[in-house]
Amino acid sequence: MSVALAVIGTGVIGTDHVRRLHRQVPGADVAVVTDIDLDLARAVAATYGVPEAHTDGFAAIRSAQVDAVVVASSAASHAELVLAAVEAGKPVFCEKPLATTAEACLRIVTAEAAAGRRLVQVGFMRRYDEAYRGLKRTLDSGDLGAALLAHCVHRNPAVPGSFTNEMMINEAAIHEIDLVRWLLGEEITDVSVVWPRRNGHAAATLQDPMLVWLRTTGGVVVDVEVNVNVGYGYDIRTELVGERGGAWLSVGNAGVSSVGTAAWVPATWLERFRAAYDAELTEWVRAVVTGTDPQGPTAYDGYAAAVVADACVAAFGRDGWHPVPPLHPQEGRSGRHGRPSFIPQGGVHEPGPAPY
Ligand code: ISE
Repeated sequence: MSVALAVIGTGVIGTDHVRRLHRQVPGADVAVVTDIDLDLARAVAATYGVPEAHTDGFAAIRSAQVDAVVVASSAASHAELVLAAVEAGKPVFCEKPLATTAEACLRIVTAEAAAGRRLVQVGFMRRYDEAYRGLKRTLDSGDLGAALLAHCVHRNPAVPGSFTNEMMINEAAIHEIDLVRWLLGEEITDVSVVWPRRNGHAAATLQDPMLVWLRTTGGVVVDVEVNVNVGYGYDIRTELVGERGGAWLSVGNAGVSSVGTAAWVPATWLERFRAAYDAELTEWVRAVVTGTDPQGPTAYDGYAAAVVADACVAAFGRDGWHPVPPLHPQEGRSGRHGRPSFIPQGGVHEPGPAPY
């Protein structure tokens, strides 16, 4: 059995997804690709034998020929496209971020709840990465004791001139924000954003690098270096520090190691996370084909990450810790503090001292 897919957006990740869906994901049949750049959509369609290419993502979502949707267009366009898919009752895989604001993510969560079944999966592909899974297994085994803190590095070789300060959070640090929730099983309660000396190679309007600090319900503190014009490669690191030792991804991220070895750094994120992207889309297509719920990151995960991201953006230029507004409770679950109902912003966290 196979499923007819629309892929919306044929930029770097959209094209890569069309390639993997076409070449290696069992049951995937890309029926249509769309992009605001028609020539690009046509070129991708010609390369991968996709019968249709056009510019209207919404028409593709509504098409009777399409069973499910992959949204890989610009982040600003995600919310309306995902909502259209949910309204059409079609499963939708959306690249991160789910939307660029928590408010838009919550609209998606609400629409999915009204539809009465899981329709949305968010492309937080690090959860499918073997090295990160190893890190989680190590923590969950109890060998490290309780997690105390973590150090993360998120370095890109370069970003387009159009990359903004908000994108440093919404499109880069959003991975670590999700990672912290998934790895530790705790919500993030406070954030702090520190702006060091700017990289002279970054666009004049970009504050690059940034240091993002996250503190969780359990008091774990995580620092994230977001640094997107390093030139030498795509360098992703995470070191988790527990009561009895640490575990980290080695440079090049071949696996979890207690001895970091500086051997190899991938050139791009496509290269670094290729196997993770393969695994997440293979699992998602299998769920669509079999009519079962997707098992990957949920709309709620996308929403929870966006609440933290919004708090980081709001913290730009303001020293110290800033509380993250309380999450709207997940359907069927209590809020992150174990409180049963929505807690108004403001009275939940006591801001602690500045982290630097
Ligand atoms: C890119 O869009 C991604 O999705 C990568 O996973 C991320 O690490 C990178 O910083 C982004 O630019």
